[in-house]
Amino acid sequence: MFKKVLIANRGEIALRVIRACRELGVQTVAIHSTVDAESLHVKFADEAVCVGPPPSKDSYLNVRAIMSAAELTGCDAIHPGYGFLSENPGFAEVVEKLGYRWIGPRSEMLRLMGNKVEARAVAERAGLPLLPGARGVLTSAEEAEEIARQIGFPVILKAAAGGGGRGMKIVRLGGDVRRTFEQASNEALAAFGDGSMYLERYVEEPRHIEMQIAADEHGNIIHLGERECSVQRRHQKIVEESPSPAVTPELRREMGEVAVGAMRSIAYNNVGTIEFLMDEQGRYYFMEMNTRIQVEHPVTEQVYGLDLVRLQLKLAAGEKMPRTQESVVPRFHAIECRVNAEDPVTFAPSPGTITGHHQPGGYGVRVDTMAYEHYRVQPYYDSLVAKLICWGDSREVALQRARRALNEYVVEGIKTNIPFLRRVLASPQFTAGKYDTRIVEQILAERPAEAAASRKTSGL
Ligand code: MV4
Repeated sequence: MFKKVLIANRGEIALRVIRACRELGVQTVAIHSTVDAESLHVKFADEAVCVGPPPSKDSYLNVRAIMSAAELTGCDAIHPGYGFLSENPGFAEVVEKLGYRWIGPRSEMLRLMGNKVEARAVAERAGLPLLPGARGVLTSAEEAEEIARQIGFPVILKAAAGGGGRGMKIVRLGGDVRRTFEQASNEALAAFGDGSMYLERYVEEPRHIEMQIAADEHGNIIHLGERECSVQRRHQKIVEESPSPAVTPELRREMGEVAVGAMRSIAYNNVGTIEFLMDEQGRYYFMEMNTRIQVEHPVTEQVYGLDLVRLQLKLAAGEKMPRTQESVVPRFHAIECRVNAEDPVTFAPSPGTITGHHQPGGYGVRVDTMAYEHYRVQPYYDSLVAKLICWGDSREVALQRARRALNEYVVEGIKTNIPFLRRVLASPQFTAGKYDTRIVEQILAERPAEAAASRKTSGL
């Protein structure tokens, strides 16, 4: 096992990693920007190094400063968390080349999956089901149009350098594929410095379902079932659950086998997530692969009784997979609510000082957060302040518990999306488990006045 790990992140995930390290007897080094000097991740780590001013590009994305901190403190490994540099192949390569262990997949995996055209080709060779579409990068507007005609409308144009919903355009029957291609390609070039595009059939009303994978460096690979992540707004997940109400044990076994087989064929290592789109018929298609620990990993942990960050550390240290596929069985149902510092009606960020704080607790409740009374939510970073994870023997119990826990939550001084989370969990769609990626729009369209009313009564 490692002696000392540098955590190249902040907030709840930095705490999450520090706690896993502490349990393993691993020393920790936090990095922080000037405004994060009083943060819990700084207090909880054995050592802390200030790596720059508040803007991320000068601190949490500052590779030179981070590597200096690692050298200065004598670390032997780096955990990147999620976001920031976690899927940056250049950073992972620097870490590897300078002789540190990267707590995640090899940099070559990050490079492979970071390019969405490359990832699609890899997925196809690895036997993952794909939507009909272009085989590689589109070379012209004419080619885009020809392929669209072949596969039929609607189609979606996606940027090779995009991902997570960035750089996508839908073209419906009668739409102008050529013009949309030119526009999308120019936008991708401006946004990512790479105008490469691909195209595939567009799935209406899909579910977002992702499989959790874990692989050691000795050829052992397991899956930890799926997470249902269809409750999203502008590609930001809001509520996640495991198992998915749309996945039967048989489908889980099949998707799991397909995913594990694919990871074996590319010699994947450490933890990862394969994202699928699922259509109304229950057919599933590869969408993207994430080569990091994810925000929503706790639902999988609570369902399978396995600490994924502890596992990441062990796998990166070269240890053998501690569990067999047969020994990992879904024992519970878990739901995660992301608590964001934002206006529950407009979703505008709401930074500021938390003046009052009470987090829920009790049976079957977990809160992963960096927040406390007097904590100042910074405007420079992501608005996530807490993850509320509730579980139970069944979906019904987990849902009752999540509603109960949300009602216990008090965050004063800033606005949070807690009132909106209550609406999601009270909606007939979520209650029935019958929802897709349109659920947030549907809820916002249904009773827009109620949000304003709840804002008044809650004092927000
Ligand atoms: C799609 C799609 C429909 N058909 N691809 C959005 C995030 C990015 N990973 C890909 N995304 C989508 N790709 C095809 N062929 C619909 C989406 C999509 C979506 C996917 C998952 C969750 C929420 C979404 C919201 C809008 C669009």
